[in-house]
Amino acid sequence: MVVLSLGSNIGNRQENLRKTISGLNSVDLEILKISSVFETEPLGFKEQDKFYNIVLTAEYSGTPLDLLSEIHKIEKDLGRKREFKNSPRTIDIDIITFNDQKIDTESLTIPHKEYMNRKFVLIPLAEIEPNFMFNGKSKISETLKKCNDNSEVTKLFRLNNEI
Ligand code: PH2
Ligand code: MG
Ligand code: MG
Repeated sequence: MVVLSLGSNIGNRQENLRKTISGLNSVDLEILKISSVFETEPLGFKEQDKFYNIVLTAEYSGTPLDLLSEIHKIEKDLGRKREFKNSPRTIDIDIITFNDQKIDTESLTIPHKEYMNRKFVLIPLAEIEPNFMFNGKSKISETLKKCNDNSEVTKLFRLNNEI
């Protein structure tokens, strides 16, 4: 199982999430579950608009680098520009975990380095996979308890008919 985190804070955030899901559906990725949409305060670079964040789970038969290149295409199609680290974005798609694989290269680190410090990832993931274990040992509820992120994460609504 693959866990992806999606975030948007430019333009029509709901529409950006919807278009991204449809882009992911059209590559060789079988989406299993999609969380509610959460509105979240920006972490890192603070002087930017709030995000809409979701987490989804999927099965993927290719390699992590195959998936990364599909993700970059979808981000580009949605008009993503990389201006500076943590700059506002129409869509950011991050691979959080990939079948318990561990990868540490310049272009890709799995599991994602920051997931344990980000409530905008942990809360939506706990909603759809309450029994999720990181690396087969660390339960999502425990990871959430230990998380120092105090930013606001507000559940808004579910996207309909996306899978
Ligand atoms: N993504 C970041 C940095 N900060 N903050 C929120 N709330 N949501 C994000 O998706 C996000 C962020 C880097 O990718
Ligand atoms: Mg990111
Ligand atoms: Mg990213």
